Order: sequence, then structure tokens, then C-alpha cells
Amino acid sequence: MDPLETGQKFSPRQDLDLDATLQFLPTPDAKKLEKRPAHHRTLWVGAGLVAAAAALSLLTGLLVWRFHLQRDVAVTRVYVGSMSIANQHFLPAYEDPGSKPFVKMAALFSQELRVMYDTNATLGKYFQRSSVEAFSNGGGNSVTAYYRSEFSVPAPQQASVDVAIQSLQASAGSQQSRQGRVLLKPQHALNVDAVVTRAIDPRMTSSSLLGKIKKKNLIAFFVTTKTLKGTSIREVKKSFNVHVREGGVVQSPGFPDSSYPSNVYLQWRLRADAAHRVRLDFQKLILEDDCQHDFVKIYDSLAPIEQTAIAEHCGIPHRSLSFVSSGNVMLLTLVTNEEKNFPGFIANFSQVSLAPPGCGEILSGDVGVFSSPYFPSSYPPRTSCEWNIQVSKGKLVKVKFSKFYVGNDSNDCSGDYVEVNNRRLCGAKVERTTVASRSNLMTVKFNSDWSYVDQGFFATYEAFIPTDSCPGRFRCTNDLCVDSRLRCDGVDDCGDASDEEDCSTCAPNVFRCRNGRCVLRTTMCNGKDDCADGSDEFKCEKSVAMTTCSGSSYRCRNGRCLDKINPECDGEDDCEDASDEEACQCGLRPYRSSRIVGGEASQEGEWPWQVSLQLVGQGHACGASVLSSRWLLTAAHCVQDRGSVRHSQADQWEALLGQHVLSRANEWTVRRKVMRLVAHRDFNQLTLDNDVALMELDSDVPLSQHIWPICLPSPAYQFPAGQEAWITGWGASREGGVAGSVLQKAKVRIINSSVCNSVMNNEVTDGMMCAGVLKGGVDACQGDSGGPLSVISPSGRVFLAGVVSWGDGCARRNKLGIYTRVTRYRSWIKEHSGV
Ligand code: 4AZ
Repeated sequence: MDPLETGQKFSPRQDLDLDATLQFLPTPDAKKLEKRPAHHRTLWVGAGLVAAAAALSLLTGLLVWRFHLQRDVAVTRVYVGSMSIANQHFLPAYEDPGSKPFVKMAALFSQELRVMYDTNATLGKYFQRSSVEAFSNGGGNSVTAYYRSEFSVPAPQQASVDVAIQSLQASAGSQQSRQGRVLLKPQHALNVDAVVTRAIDPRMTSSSLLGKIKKKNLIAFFVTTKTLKGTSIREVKKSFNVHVREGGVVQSPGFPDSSYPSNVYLQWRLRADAAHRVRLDFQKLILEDDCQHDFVKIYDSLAPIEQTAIAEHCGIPHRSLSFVSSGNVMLLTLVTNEEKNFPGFIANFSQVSLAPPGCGEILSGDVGVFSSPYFPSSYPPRTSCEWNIQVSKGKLVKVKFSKFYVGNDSNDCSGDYVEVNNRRLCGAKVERTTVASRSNLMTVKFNSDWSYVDQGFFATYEAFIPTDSCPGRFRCTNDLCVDSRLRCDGVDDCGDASDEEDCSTCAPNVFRCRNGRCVLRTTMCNGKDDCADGSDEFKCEKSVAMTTCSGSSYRCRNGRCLDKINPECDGEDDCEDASDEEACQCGLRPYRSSRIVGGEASQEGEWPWQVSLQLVGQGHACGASVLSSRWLLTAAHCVQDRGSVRHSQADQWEALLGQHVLSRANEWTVRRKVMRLVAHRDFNQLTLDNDVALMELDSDVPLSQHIWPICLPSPAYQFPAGQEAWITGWGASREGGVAGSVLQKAKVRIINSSVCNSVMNNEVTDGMMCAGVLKGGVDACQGDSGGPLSVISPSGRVFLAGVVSWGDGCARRNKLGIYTRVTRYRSWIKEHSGV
């Protein structure tokens, strides 16, 4: 059974699961604590009335003011940390903060912390209180404690407390390991070591504490702050303790029926058995877009220690969200502010065994695959794997990374990285990256650091014979071969950019850098040094390039914003530079007279942008639209690998353009091989978000009255609800049926997204749009995917509103067809194809 459909709900046992400790949330901002010298005004009035009294009052006032100032600028600094306590057995009761063993151990540990702080003059002076938040099984004979400590510090001394915290750890005498983690020598009753302490994320302590409220058995943490309107409750902190052994579901309060509450700081402490990891898979996550307001943050710890933060999300994330911890704990936090509350999240938790599957092995066949641990879930932090590939003697190894999302792109790849041939790779690689060896052996290493994880990589390798590896093709510096036509086209096809170096001329739409490298013009002035000599970032008119126009207004090339709705290609020069009427070789059908479910046969040449995408040896699989003589647009779900079926490989596809009857080529049919495939990197197989992909043909097709591009709408283009649109394709003419013969067309209407979401289980994202007929009977269906949703503008030009993406079956009553919203991907298309 699908674990997502088990119906299990996580219902926190509030009175038992809540912390029994009470703590105050401090301010990160000293200014908020400053009391205004309100009696000043009174003093001045007094001064006006009686001069002598005024002098006296002024003196008194100044004294009071000085007193207040000195007192008020004391700021509370909060540090959260974890510490390993050796020679202690973990007791199950330590998972319950209300239990006697917990309280006893917490008291002992707090004393230990106190002694530790007292050994340092700064910390001893400002220390206020510590509280133990949780314990976990540290493995072997140890317990890990998670704590927070508060120091009341004069504002100017704040930095010195940060330094003291660090130096305390260092001077405790011991060996400093990476990331500032230090080992303390055992010195007191508890044998403590492995300390990690950091200042807490300021968004989690956004106000000053003025009161606390105790309610029944339930202890919650209320922080009140003075606002202009008076005192108001600002934060409630609750903690839930969950053991993940049996699996289950965790969700934000009220999900999905009501939105999450305002001003909360909730945390779920997830614990697995010893020698296991916690796994958390989000099914849905819908929060406010601004991460400064509402966010979920996940830690590889039971305390919100910044150094162990592995993910932070707000809005509606595009990528699938699955996380695995490095040890047997994970902390999930939800922080919200007072405005704009959204549905929240639901996630499944479970435990998995400690040994990650496929993390390093000896690969001895001549072909094979390997991937980062838990792929396509995010890899866990603090993980290293090594694969040793050994192919037959006399052959070399070629590794292709078909997916590669490994941490941040940096010069030295010092965080998460993959190392091949002693060269580190990191960041997100949209184009397929290939690396070749110089012998029959290759070592590939993967390393993740403590914080912020990513989806990882999927790689295939194969042996090749070096001598005849590049007949008629360009040989890259890394010994790879690429199609010679890809040389100097602005795209790094070799993986080491050697196909873009030493170019005397570059292809059209490509910029020649000072150093002779070619880069796509679309990458100029994008703030990134694509040339590697900065020349693509010289002479950028920042003010014009950076101008963005509000949602519905069109941006001319010179940066001016137009209020006119849909001004592009409407036959009128609306921009001063007439840029709205450029690139309008599209959307007009030479055809002049007049299987989709519920459709009818179209006329020959009626939809000259319609393409049939065919799998070599198998025939029609998906639709696509012609964007130019070189580029097609389709759905990302059409080009995903399924098991051993490699639909993500360009050489598996052919495109049939100008076709009318699917099985019968006519005199204007053109068949082309596909040279390059670019699927959206954030395509989500689960939600089908970002279901869009580009295909580059291996050579230009002659445009004709049977093969003609459809117009791409600008990001501001509006397709209002109720507008007529056309779906076309050779897909099934009923649910479960077979592909049609003559190209079918059907008229549908654009449907408002809220109406659509209400009939489509709230599964429609901002990157999707809906069209159809609510009473059923007319719809796209299997085999139509990737094809166009065409809208005829008042001027008669046809614009591509959507790409056929998904639906609940086909043509059902009270269901709609879901399409990729092309306006959302206009700049992505430009960036990757230049169209
Ligand atoms: C498909 O499987 C498909 N009713 C495409 C569109 C729709 C359903 C299924 C919409 O390609």
C-alpha cells in the first residue's frame, strides 16, 4: 500500500509530549529592549513651570535616564548546543521531559554546564540560565544532551560572549576537529565531550519576553512584546517528541482543513532507534513565500543549532523534499509570523538502517549505474562514499552524471562535492556532465558536510575504447567526444568547456569572450562570470537590465514597462524601441479556412507547430510545439528515465514535424533526430510541477506553411479565465484508449486556478494552469502530453498558453486538464534555448 495513503495522522499527545521546562525567548535586537525616556516630556514641562524645580528634576531625570539606559541595553544572547556525555546508558525515559530520570539527568547536566561557564570570566559574569531540551542515544555508551544557555550581556559586549563561547571550548584543552567542533577533556562528574554551541537563528527569537503563561498541564512558552498598539502575545513555543520506529505522519496544526496558526514556533523532535536514521518525506508543503515570515527548517540534531541545519523551505518548493539524518535524530521546526497563513505541511516519517544503500562499492562491469545515497531523496549530511570503477584492460571509463545537484557552486567545492580524477565537482549542473578516465580505473568520491543537503547525483558509466572513440566528432580535452556541431555554440557540452575554447567565431546568438570562449548571449550581464574572464559582465547597463515590471505589465527591451494588456505581436508598436513587435515570426497559420477526447479532425496545416515525438523503434509517445527552426517545447515527464528505459537520452527520440495523419508521411513531413534535451531541473515527478522540457533538433528545419513556430507569451501575458483555447494531438480518444490517426483538435476554456484547485485536490501549483470543460467529455489524454494548449489572440496570432501535462483520467465530469503555465517559464526557455 502506498505509505502516503495509509491515513495515519500524527496526533501529538500534548500534555505528555510537551517540554516540562520553561524558558524565555530573548530578543536578538537590543533596540527593541530600550525603554524610551518617556518622562522626559514631563520634565521639560516641569522645567517650564518652575525653573529651580526644573533644574532639580532635570538632574533627577538624567540620573534616572542614565540608570535605565545602563540597565536596558542588557541584551539576552541565547546559544543552543549539543554535548555528548560518555559512560552513560541511554534510558527510554530520557525521551520524556516529564520523567524523573530526565529531570535528574537534566539537573546534573545543567550543573555541569554552569561549572563549565564559571571557568570563564566573561561567561561566568553574564550567565543567566541553562535548560536541557532533550537527550538522545549517542550510540555506544553515551548520551547526547541538547541544551540552550542564556547570557544577559551589555549590548557592546555581545561579540565578546561569542568569542568566549568559542575560546571556552578551545581552551578546554583539546583537539579541535573540523567545523569548530571541539572535544572537551573529561573534568567533572559527567564525562562530557563533543560540544557544538551556536547562537540561535534570530527569527526563532523574534521578540523580548515579558511574561509567561502556564495552562493546565501544558506548558507553552509565550513571549510578549511591546508594540505600538500595546502588549500582545507574540510567540508560542511547543515541542513534540516523536519516535519514528513505527512510521507515521507529522503535519502542521489544522492541515489541510485550516491554515496554520500565527506566531508559533513549533518543533518536532524525531528520534530513531540506535544505529538507525530518521527519514522525513514531505507530501505537501505550502507556506508563505517570504522565508523571513514563515518557514520550516530541518536540523540534523535535536536542537536548532545553525551548524546542523540541513534544509529550510517556504512558499511551495519545486523539488521533492525527502531528508535522511546522519544519526538517529532530526528536528523539524515551523516558525510563523502574524500575517498570511497558509495550509502548512504534511510529511511521513520512518526509520532506515544506518548503512546507506550503495554508498561506495567496487564496480567491475563495463557498464553500470551509481548514485548518491538515497537518491532521488536528498543525501544525508556528514557522509562520504567512494566508488572504484574497474573496466576491462585496454578500455577507458566514461562517467555521465544525468542528474547533478550537489551543494553550492564554489571555486574550491569545499562543502558538498563529488571528486573524479582528483577534480571536484559541485553545484547544480543542468547540462549532462561527463568525465572520462585515462586508464581502465576510476575513483569517484562523494562527500557531504554538516549542513544544507541537496538532491545528489545519478550517474551511469561505461567502458570505451580510446582509439576509435571520436570518429568524425570533436575530441574534448577530457577525452570525451561530442558532436562537432556543438563546438563554439556557447554551451559547455564537454563538461570541461573545451568545446567552447579557442573559437575564432561563435555561433549566432552566442557571445565571444575576450579569451576566445563562446557563451550564450542570454548569460550576458546575468551577474555570473560565464566567460571565466569577466568579459560577459562588462558594459552592463545595470539600471535597464535590472528593471522588472509589475506582474501584469510588459517589459520593453529598453526596460520600459507598458500597462497595455498583451501588447506583443499585436500589430502596433507599443514600445518606443518597437521591441514588442520583434520576434513575431510565429503563430500565424497559412491555413485559411477553418486524439483528443471529444474532439474532431483538424485540417491539414491548421496547427503547423504541432510535433509528434517518437521513440526510436516504438513510434509516437508525446506531443511538442515548434518554437523555432531548431527548438521544440514539450513536457519534462515525457523525457524521464523509467527503470532501464532511458527517455532522458536525446538519441532515443525523433521528431516528426508537419505531420497530419500519424501513420502516413506526406510531402512536407520532416523527420529530425534530437541533439539535446533540457528538462527543467526542478521537475517534480511526484507533483508534476515544472513539467517542461526543451529539445534541440540536430539541424534546422525549413519553416513552411506546414511547419511554423507558435508565439511564446511574455511572462506578463494574460490568459483570462473563460477564454477559449485549443488542444491538439494524436493521443487517445478515450481514457485507456489507443493513439489516434488524424491530428485531433478540441475547444476548451481556461479555468480559474481556485476553481480548478477545488476540483483537483489542491494539486495545482503556480506553474500549472487548468483548461477543460467541467461537464466532462472534452480533454487531452494519453499521448497528447507535451503538446500545445493554443490560444488565438484578437489579432489572429496563436500563443502557446500551456503544455499538456496531467489530469485525473481523461474527460471526466468535474475534472480538468492540467497544463504547464508557459508564461512562468518564459525566461527559462530563453536561458536554455535562446528563443
Ligand atoms: C497522459 O497520460 C495524460 N486529461 C495527459 C493529459 C491528461 C491525462 C493524461 C489530461 O499523457
